[in-house]
Amino acid sequence: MIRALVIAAIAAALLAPSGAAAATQTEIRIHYSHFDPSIITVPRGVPVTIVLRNDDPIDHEWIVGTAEMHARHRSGTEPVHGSRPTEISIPALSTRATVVTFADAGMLQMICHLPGHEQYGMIGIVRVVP
Ligand SMILES: [Cu+2]
Repeated sequence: MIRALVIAAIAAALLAPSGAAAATQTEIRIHYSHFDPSIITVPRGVPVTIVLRNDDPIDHEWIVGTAEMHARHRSGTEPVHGSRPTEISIPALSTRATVVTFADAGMLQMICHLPGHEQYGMIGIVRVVP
C-alpha cells in the first residue's frame, strides 16, 4: 500500500510539467489528512519558505527527507519535532512556517509519521531542481 502510494506519487512528479516553477515561497494545506499540493517544486541552494496550514482538527507532521531517512522515522521514537527545519509538527487547526535550504537536487518525500497517517495517504514529493 505504502509502496504503491510512493510509486504513484513519483510517477505523478515525473509526469508533471518540467517547466513547473521552483518557488522560494509555497504553502501546503493539510486537509482530511492529505497534503495539498502533494507535489512541490523548490530550487536547490536557496532558502525556501514553506507555510504549513493544518485545517484538520487533529495534529499532523511534515517531515521531509530521503527514503532511508523516512525508514528510520517509521521505527523512530521522536514524538515531537520542531528543532529541525525539515521536521515540523503542526498542531490541530494551526499554521507553521519553516525555512529550508535544500542542498541537493533530486526527489525527496514529505510524510506525516503519526500513526496511520502515511498509510491513509499523507505522503507527497518535494522536487528539488538545480
Ligand atoms: Cu498526519
